[in-house]
Amino acid sequence: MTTPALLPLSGRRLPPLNLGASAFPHHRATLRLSEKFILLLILSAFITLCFGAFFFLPDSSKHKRFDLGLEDVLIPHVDTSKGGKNLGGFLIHGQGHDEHRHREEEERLRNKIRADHEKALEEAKEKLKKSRDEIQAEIQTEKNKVVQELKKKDSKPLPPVPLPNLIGINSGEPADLDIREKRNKIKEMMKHAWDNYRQYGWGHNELKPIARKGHSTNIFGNSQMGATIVDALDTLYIMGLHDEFREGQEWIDKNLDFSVNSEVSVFEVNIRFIGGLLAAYYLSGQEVFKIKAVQLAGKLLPAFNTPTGIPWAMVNLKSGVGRNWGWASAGSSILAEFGTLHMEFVHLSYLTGDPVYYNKVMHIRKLLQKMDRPNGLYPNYLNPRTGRWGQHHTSVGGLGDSFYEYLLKAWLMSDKMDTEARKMYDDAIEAIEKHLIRKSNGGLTFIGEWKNGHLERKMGHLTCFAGGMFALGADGSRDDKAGHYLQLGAEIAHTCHESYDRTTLKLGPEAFKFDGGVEAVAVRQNEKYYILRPEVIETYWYMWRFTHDPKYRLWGWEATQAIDKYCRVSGGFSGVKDVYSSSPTYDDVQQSFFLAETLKYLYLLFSNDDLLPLDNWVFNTEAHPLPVLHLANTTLSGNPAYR
Ligand code: DMJ
Repeated sequence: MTTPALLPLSGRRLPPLNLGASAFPHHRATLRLSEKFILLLILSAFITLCFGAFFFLPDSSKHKRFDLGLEDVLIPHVDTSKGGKNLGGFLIHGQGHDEHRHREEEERLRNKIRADHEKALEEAKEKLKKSRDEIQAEIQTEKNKVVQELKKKDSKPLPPVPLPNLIGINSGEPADLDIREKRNKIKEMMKHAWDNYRQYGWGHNELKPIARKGHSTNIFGNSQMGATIVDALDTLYIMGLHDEFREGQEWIDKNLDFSVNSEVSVFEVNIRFIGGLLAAYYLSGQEVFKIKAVQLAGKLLPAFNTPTGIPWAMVNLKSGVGRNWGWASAGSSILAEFGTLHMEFVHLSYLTGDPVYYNKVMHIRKLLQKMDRPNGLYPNYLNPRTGRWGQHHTSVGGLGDSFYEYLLKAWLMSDKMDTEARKMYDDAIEAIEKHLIRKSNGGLTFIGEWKNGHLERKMGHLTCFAGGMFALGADGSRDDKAGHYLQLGAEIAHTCHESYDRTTLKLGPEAFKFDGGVEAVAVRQNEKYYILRPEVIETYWYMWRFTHDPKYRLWGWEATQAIDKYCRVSGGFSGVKDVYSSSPTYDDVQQSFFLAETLKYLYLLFSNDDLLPLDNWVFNTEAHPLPVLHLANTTLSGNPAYR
């Protein structure tokens, strides 16, 4: 019979830990190593506890008897010169002989036993502090390790991987002098951001450009993983900043270590680190990036050990214990997080020949396909224990955005073979257009948020990426509506440009409304900030590639100038707290995505199209380019489109 231990990828739950006489009635003979280990640990703690307890008993007559008796029992000894009689390494003592020395020996032994006992108690207490979920996750992680080890032993050499066609890794230098100068200015901004991070934040995740020191947030856990280095690598490479690229490579080679007791966001680590490392590998051919990406991916796998196989939002890289964000509806995982793994995971399977990554993301897809969708919309929250939706909120901005993006990009990345993904994208976009996309009184097309049967007429800066997505998905759309989707992309680009243009700083707010006479303007104070986000510029770039309408370069240049004027400080670039204020205050964070995305999209906007052409490269949601894979002849099982 196949036990759950042999099904680590199925997401099945282990039986609850029960140490009573009737525990595991049919499975005693099939107990796995890790379970035996835990039982043994608890048993030995118990025995040590009983044994050690004697030494903590009050000074009773029983205790005294035992104490006295010790004088005549066997005490380990090797020296026979003092009149004792050696019996196989032990010495029998008569009363009055070397009494002092015996007492010392006895005391030493007793202290040792006490120390061992206390240590065992501490260990047992530590174990007991852990929740059942944590213990189960530890067991599952151990089991996975054993299975992986066994697999390694069994596995035959991997078949050689046909290398993807790496077209368009060139300078993309524009002939036009004015465009070249603008591009050079963007490169100079990248250098300013990098040099300051290099000087003041090196090895930290991000930079505080005003305090001039390292910065981090909980998405990266509590260790210095050099997020900015990994995120910036491919931008450095594309811009021809090769010395800086080599510095980054050296740091990664020597310092980037994933065996740290740190709880990180699975989604963020995937899009920034795995995406960044894979892109750096494909662009430069340096093996170290591939190796690090695969090592890190292995550390994320325990996050999938949930009853449904929908991963936790966070995972501890060392223990493999996962959990969800406290703020998420009813303990749910987030659609945009567990739905934004596909591109990187398919590449990992492709590069390693190990289907484990591919199977994880296909399992998520299959599960989503089976679920009912209210009005055809995907809610943002899904509970990984029950497999049920949380609150019925749908968004093309935060919490939902890149799930839709990755459906489209899964299709593009598969050389348009993954038609299942394309169908899911088309269905989702049709429902979004029907329920979420509206025109304001002033004629601006916007994408609202669906909350429990009600449309909130508010759009986030994050949602602005959708203009580019619609344009990218136009070709190949259902019923040949390419023109319609390109037009929709252009309308979203226009609305998002308006959200910039209606501010004092000409930088876009975090969220803007279309309600009560307000059009594309932030109303609440806590939505007026700009944190160097890329989405609006990302859409300008896609629209430029598909239309070559000069207004997109014009808008991109406006944004470049505004960033340089209002976000640049001597120690790097900072977000600003209020884009409607003429004297803005800084948030003092140089986000890693500023180097990964914002500056890269700007640079590409002023480069020739033959630099990373969109027929051959698909950009992940952190703007890391991954090549299109021609998978028709390879064996990633599970999806008919790949056979
Ligand atoms: C980036 O990390 C990614 O683009 C992600 O998909 C959403 N937002 C940030 C930048 O705004």
